[in-house]
Amino acid sequence: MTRQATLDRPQAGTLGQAILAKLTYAVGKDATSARPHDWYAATALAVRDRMVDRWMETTRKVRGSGQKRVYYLSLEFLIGRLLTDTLSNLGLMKECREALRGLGVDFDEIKAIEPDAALGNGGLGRLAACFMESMATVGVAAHGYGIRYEHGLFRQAIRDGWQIELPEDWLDFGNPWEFERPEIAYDIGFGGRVELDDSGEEPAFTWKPGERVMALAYDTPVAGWRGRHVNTLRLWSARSTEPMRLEAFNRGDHVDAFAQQLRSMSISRLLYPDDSTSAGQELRLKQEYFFTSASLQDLLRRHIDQHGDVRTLPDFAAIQMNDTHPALAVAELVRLLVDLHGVPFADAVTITRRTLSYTNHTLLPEALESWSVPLLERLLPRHMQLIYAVNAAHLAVVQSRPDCSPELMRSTSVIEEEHGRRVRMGHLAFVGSHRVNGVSALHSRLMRETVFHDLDRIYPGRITNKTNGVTVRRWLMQANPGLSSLLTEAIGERWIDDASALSEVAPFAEDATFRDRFATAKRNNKVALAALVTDRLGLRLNPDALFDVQIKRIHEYKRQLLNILETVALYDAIRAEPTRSWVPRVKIFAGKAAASYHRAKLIIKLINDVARIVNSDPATRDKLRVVFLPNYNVSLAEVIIPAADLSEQISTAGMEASGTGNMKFALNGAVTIGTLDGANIEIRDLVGPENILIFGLTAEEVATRRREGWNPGQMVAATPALAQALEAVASGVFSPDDTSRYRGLVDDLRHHDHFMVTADFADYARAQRRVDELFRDKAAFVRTGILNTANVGWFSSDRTIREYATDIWNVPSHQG
Ligand code: 26Q
Repeated sequence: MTRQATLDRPQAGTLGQAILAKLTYAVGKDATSARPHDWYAATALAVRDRMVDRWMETTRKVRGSGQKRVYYLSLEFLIGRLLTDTLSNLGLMKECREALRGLGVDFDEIKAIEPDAALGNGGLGRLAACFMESMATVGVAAHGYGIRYEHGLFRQAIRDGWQIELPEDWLDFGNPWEFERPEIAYDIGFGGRVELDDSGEEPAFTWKPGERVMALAYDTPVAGWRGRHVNTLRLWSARSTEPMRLEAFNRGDHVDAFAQQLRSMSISRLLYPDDSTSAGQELRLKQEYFFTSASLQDLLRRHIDQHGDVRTLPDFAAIQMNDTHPALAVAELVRLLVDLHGVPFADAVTITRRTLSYTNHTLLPEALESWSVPLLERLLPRHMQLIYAVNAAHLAVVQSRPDCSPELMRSTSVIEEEHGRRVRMGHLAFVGSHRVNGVSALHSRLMRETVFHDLDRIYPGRITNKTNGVTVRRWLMQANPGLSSLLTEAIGERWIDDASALSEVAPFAEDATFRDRFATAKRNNKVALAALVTDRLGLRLNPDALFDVQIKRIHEYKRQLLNILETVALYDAIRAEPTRSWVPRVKIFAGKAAASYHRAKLIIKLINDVARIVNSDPATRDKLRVVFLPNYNVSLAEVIIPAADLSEQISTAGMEASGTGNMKFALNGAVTIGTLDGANIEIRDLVGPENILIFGLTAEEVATRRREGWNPGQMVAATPALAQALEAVASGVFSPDDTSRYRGLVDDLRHHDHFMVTADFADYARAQRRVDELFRDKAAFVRTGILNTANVGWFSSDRTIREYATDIWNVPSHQG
């Protein structure tokens, strides 16, 4: 091979040669001085090279065919690590492992060095990451757009049982997966004023922003299964448009000289650590506009380059808004069309609506975004005008209806007039979209019945359901190699890109040999998790105990409290009857609390307080252990989920939009204990009521009680085990150092209990005893696990993406 050919196609040599070349020429080390991180960087760079040709090929193909593209706008992408994901999708896993071994390097050590890309809080951000992988797998021509936060979600440490937040510096050692694109930069304006020029035929408005920030692109290639199709995740970083002020610098005023730089860069500095509360801070609004505007400018430029005419945008672009965080896209797209491209307002609104669609992820009132009109007027004066205009056009539709009433106008208006004037971002996204989707069947129904009830009447058929899914490549194939090879041995490897094929595993539930091997795979995963727990917490676990897991953000509606109170009741029961044959249990918790959410942080402290007392009590030593694993993230989930016997999905019915952890556990053969909430309902429908433990009030029953009033005190009085557990917590049994620590928390449960912990406690405890009985019958428990894996292939995000492609985006997708 000629030297030139080798340079053009670095993958022509072996992966081992490529890694060594990267180590030398990109990292600047030789094999004798390289540290593990250097090897990681060299490996990632060599693997990235293998993606580039296919990436360019995808880009050329998509452009050449002139096909419609999908743009996924999301303020969060919770990606985790990329090395294993990429290697596995490119089919290079084995080769890489062996190449490194040949170089005297242990692959498992190297892969653990990669920091998680934690550019998201939880479910919504992880969904965006699963969707990116699935869009590449099913061949949807897609770009993800988001922000390249310098600091992703904070690192959680536990000191003395309390959560403390530490900064997360995932970029400190560079990011080998991204390509900086200094030539791709857009001006983003803020503030200033709007000028009117009515000298022409039509009045023309010009926005003169008072401040400008530059958005710089960083691209990460995302390969689908078998690497056939490689899409782009484009993340924006904020820079100053102003040069450093030399005269201030020369004066010695160095802070002042760089003040503008610092101010601009702060926009992409950090991810807001709240999920499900909308804090309403100005910098957050700036982030939302910054990435929305940059993304729209970028995709409009691409469209015009390729197709010439902005008016054909809906034929060649589908833009998905991941929640309302990018909902300013409605106003921004209208603005770009009207003010910059001279499209008449009414046409601009039509183009916008045909292009945009919106996914709602929550109905919790405190999470529904709204921005005050004065803030929007100050920061985005032209957008505020256009929001009024869009709203006026929408209200004209309402007014033309025979059933129009002031109440209907009020409830469907984009502007809320009650608590000071505010823009309801959900309403704005709704009126600016041709499709609005919920993320589970129940959630979509509740959208129609509650928050969007009246808008649904005015725009019937706009709301549609798209039940969430997860990528089986990351969450089964990579996270659980033991189970994966067993499945492949049984049914072949078609399930990897056609997860519905997992149903072929169902008959094996009756095969004792298969059951043994399934149980062995699970046990190996439990041994691995136990080792991690010993390593991090110095606690030894019995891998034959039932591993009972609740891992997710800490939130009152997710009801970690219900779980820990039942744990306390179990602890009491074991101590009361120590000689009974108890099913040994390990209660595993993990999750972060928003830094300002005091009640959630107190719940973490309670779990840790209970853990300390329980784990040091010889009376329950081999029967009950309580574990809180710090710093829950994607990588930790990849270890915990395959090791779970029981999956806790116990939110107050009607409050968890979908859940996606629930799907990952079931896929890995865990049994679910859960309420009839979110996608749990669809899991039950698929696995059958005999293979899931459902308990508690339904969403309707919760709503009725809320409406009609109920008495938590009565529930407590009627449930002695609960009364006793509450008394223990309230009196300081678990907090001898501060006996009043949980007084307020318990009082709240006894008197208000908004999340109906006391109402569901008895039924939950009963369901837990049914779990014990099931677990005692080893064959029955394993059979249930197998049937879970076999029946939940439908929750593959490939299926979800195909539904979006057909019903919302109108783009083709292919099988596998
Ligand atoms: C909004 C404004 C200001 C600051 C923060 C926020 C904010 C940020 C994140 C509000 C909400 C979120 C995240 C919501 C979320 O993760 N929702 C989850 O979405 C999953 C995917 O659809 C569902 O499975 C979960 O049920 C839902 O809780």
